[in-house]
Amino acid sequence: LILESGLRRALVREELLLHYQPKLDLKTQRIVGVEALMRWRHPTLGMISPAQFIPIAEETGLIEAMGQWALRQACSDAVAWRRQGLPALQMSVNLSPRQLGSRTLISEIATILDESGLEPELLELEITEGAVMKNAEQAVTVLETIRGMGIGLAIDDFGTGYSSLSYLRRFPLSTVKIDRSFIHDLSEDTDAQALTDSIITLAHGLRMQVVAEGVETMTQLDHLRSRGCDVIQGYLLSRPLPAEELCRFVGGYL
Ligand code: G
Ligand code: G
Ligand code: NA
Ligand code: MN
Repeated sequence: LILESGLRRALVREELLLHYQPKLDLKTQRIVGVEALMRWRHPTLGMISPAQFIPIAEETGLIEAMGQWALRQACSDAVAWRRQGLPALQMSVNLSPRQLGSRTLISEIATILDESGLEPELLELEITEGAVMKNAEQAVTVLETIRGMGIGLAIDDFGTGYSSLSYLRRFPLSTVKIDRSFIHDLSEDTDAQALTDSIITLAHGLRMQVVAEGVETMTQLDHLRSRGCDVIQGYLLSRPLPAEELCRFVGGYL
C-alpha cells in the first residue's frame, strides 16, 4: 500500500528512470541494441526493483502512464545517442499485459515515434506470453498493426509460459528471447541444452531472430554461438547501465 501511493507520485516527482542493457550480435561482434529497464529511486527506500513495483503498477493500472513515459524516454534517448555519434541501435521496450489491452496504445506509440523522430525500424516492443494470452484475438490485431508500422516485436521469457508453439505461429513476431532460466542451466544441464537448441532451430525455421538473455559465462556464450544464436544479453557483456554510461560503453566497444 505504501508502494502504491508512492508509485502514484513517482512519475510526477521524476523518481522513475531507465537503465539500458546492451545486446551483442554474435556474428558481427557489434552492439546492435539495448533493452530499456525501469528503475524507481524512492526518496527514502532507495532503489526499488521493478520485480517489486511493476506488479503493483500493473494491478493498479498505473503501468499505462508509466509505460508511456518509459517509451517516450527510451525513444528520446535513442535519438540523442545517434546525435552524439553512436551507430544506430535498436531500442527494446517492455510492454505489459495491461498496456497491450489499452485502446489507445497504437495512437500513443505513433505519437511518441513522431515526436521523438525515431525510425520505427529501430524500435522493438517486448511482450510476454501472459500478455497475449489474456485476450488472444484482440492481441493479434494490435500486434499486426504494430508490425505494420515497421516496429519489431519480441516474445520475452520464451519457454516459461503455455502454448508457446501455437503463439509463435499466430503472432507476427520478429524475435524470440530465450528465458534466462534455460541459459543459466546451459553449462551442466543437457535438458536445458536440448531446449535451447530446439528454440533456436524453431525460431529460425519461422524466420525469427533469437536473443539469449541472462548470459553470464563464456561457456554459455560458446554453446549459444555454436548453435547459431543471433544475439546475447547478460552480465557477461554488461549489466543494465544509466544512459550516459551506456553511451560510453558502446563508444568504447566500437
Ligand atoms: O531489470 P530487472 O531484471 O530487475 O527487471 C525485472 C522485471 O521487470 C523484468 O521481468 C522486466 O521485464 C520488468 N520490467 C523492467 N522494466 C520494465 C518496463 O519498463 N515495463 C514493464 N512492463 N516491465 C518492465
Ligand atoms: O524479464 P526481463 O527479461 O525483462 O528481465 C530482465 C531482467 O534480467 C533485468 O532486471 C536485468 O537486470 C536482469 N538480468 C540481465 N542480465 C542478467 C544476467 O546475466 N543474469 C541475471 N541473473 N539477471 C540478468
Ligand atoms: Na524484457
Ligand atoms: Mn526476459
